[in-house]
Amino acid sequence: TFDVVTAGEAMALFMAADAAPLAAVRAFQRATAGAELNVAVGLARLGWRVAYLSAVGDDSLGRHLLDFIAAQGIDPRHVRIDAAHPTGFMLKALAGDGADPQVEYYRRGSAASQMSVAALPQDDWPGARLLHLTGILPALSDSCRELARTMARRARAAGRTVTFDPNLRPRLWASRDAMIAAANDMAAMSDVVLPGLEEGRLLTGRDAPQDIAEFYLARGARLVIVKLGAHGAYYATAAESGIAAAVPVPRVVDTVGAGDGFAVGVISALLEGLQPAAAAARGNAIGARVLGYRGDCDGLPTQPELAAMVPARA
Ligand code: KDG
Repeated sequence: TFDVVTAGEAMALFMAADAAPLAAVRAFQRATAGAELNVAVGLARLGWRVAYLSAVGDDSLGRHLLDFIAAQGIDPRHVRIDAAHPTGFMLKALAGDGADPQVEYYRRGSAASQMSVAALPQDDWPGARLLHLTGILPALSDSCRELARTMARRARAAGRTVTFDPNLRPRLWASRDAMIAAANDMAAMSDVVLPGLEEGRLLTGRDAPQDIAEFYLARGARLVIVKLGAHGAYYATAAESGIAAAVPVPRVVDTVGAGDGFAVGVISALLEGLQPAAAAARGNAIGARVLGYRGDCDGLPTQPELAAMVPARA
C-alpha cells in the first residue's frame, strides 16, 4: 500500500558544467528532473510510501531514470516503458546570482506525453491518503490532461486529499488562456492549492495574497498557501490565515526545484496532521534548503536532516 500518489513526466536533466549560454556549454552533468518526481523523491526520503505514475522510453535515459527512482525508494512499477516514444529530457544552464537558469526542453512526443487514463491501475492505490498533482501533467497533452482530471476526480471520490501546485510552464501551452483555464480547473478539484505569488496573480487576476487565497477558497479549496519567496508564505483556510516567515538562504545556488521542496514540506506536514501554519513553515524550510543545491533533488532532506532543521512548531 501507499501513502501518497503522484503523476508526471520523469525527465533526464543535463546540467551545464560551465557558465555559458546553453549553445556554448561544453560539458553537462546528468541528473533527473520532473516536478512531481522531485516531490516523490522528497516524500520518499522522509519515509512516506510513494506511488509515482509516469512513462519513459526504452532507452538509456529511461533506464537511468528507472534506476534512480528505485534507488530513491519509490515503487517503479507504475513507470511504464514505452518502446514507441523517447524519454523526455531538458538542458539547464549554470545560473549566476540567484536568477532562474535558462532551460531548454526536448519533450514533445515523449513517452510521458502519451500517458492516458489507460495508465491508471485497477486497484486505485488502496490505502493512499493523498494525491499530489501539478499544472505540468495537464500541459503535456490532451490525454495527460484527461488523466490528471480523472485522477483528481477519483481521489476526491475516494476521500483522499488532493494537493495542487500550478507550476505554470507557458512554453508547454498553445495559449495563455488555455494554461490558465486548465490550472484553475485542476485547482477547483483540489483541497490544497500552492501557487507562487506571480502564478496566483496570473491565474486569478488578483494582486494580494489574501485575495488570491480567497479566490481558491471560494472555489472549494480547504487550504491555500501562496509562496512569497523571500517574504515567506501566506496561508489561509476558512477559519484562519497568517504568514509563515521565510527561512534565510545564505546563497542561492539554483532556484529550480524549490517549489517542489515547498510542496514536500507542506504535504509531509499534512500527512502528519500538523496545522496550516506549521505546514507552511516546513514548506519554507525545505524550499529554502533546496535553493542551496544545484540538482532538483539534492537539497531534499532525509527524516533526520529535517528533524535537525525545522522547529517542531511554526
Ligand atoms: O519544478 C522543477 C521542474 O521545473 C523541473 O524538474 C522540470 O518538471 C519540470 C518542468 O516541466 O519544467
